[in-house]
Amino acid sequence: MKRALVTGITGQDGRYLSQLLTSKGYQVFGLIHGQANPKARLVIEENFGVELVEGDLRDFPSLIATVEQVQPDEVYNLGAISFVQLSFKQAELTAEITGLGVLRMLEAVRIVGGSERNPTRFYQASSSEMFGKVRETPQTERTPFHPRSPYGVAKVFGHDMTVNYRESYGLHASSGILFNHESERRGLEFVTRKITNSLARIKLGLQDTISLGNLESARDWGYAGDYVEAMWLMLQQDEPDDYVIATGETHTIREFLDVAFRIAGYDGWEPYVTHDTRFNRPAEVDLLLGDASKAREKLGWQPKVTFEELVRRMYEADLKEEQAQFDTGRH
Ligand code: F7E
Repeated sequence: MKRALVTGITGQDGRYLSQLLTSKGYQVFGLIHGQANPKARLVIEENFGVELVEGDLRDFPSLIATVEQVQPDEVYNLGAISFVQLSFKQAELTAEITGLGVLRMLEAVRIVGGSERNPTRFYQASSSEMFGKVRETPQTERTPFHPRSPYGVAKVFGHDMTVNYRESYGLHASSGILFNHESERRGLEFVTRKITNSLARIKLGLQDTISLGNLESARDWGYAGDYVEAMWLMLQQDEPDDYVIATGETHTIREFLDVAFRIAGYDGWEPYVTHDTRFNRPAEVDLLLGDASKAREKLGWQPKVTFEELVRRMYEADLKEEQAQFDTGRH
């Protein structure tokens, strides 16, 4: 039985990845930080066969102890402060966890990770936010980075460290440059889920409007369930490498609103959307569009869920959930 250690197990991707790895017969261990972490309960309730291990990406000795205890074949480093807007307010903490956390995890894997014959493989969750003020469109593995937020800067550090550990120590360390990926498990702070959840509440008469920031930015949005497969595929290759994971389609927030409101049976969204400058960012990433040709050719990976299906899926899940809460009288 293969053993996998996943940091960021309570996040959207951690949950999909645990499900995928368990279905493939892995024993999955999830790193959980903090005392009485409320999200830990969620992972246990979902019961993807995950065993929780206490540790923190800020605490190097705990990572050494975790790798020693778990003896993983594969480490998936998904743990991070991942909300770009928050990273502007807590830049140092973001650098600490999203940036330095990668170095600590790499070092723990280098020092105690597996035997010479079976060394631990490492996956780093890199991000399209590293491209930021993009130098070319579409973006590929060769596009230079120009991050626009403390989050993006920290991810560049983690990415470069992963490449450096691969080149310096021969670690089987791969980095997935994942473009935005969403699902019904996405946090409510991200724009897609904020829209589908608010829309469901508007539909049920529980809310009047949605307050949003910049509607002009464009993102290459895929489905998280498809993207975790790419992570796994990267670690099954003989050679470690970096891969862009994207759909090759980009849409503005306006277009997301168009599709979501149409699916919900509205003629237009304008009467329901207000602008709030608090959701604007000090520096914005205007347009992301990924070229995942390398992943398609080398990993045989391609996205399955289309943009329209993604929006529908998220809206319908939110409608069901909000309706169920409404019916049980919690509103
Ligand atoms: O923003 C605009 C906002 O927060 C998308 C993370 O997973 O993907 C994600 O980062 C766009 C931005 O995601 C609101 O200004 C407008 O242009 O959903 P988001 P993100 O910043 O693209 C990358 C790949 C990651 O790696 C990150 O971890 O939407 N926007 N109005 C808004 N965004 C939010 N959150 N809320 C608004 O009200």
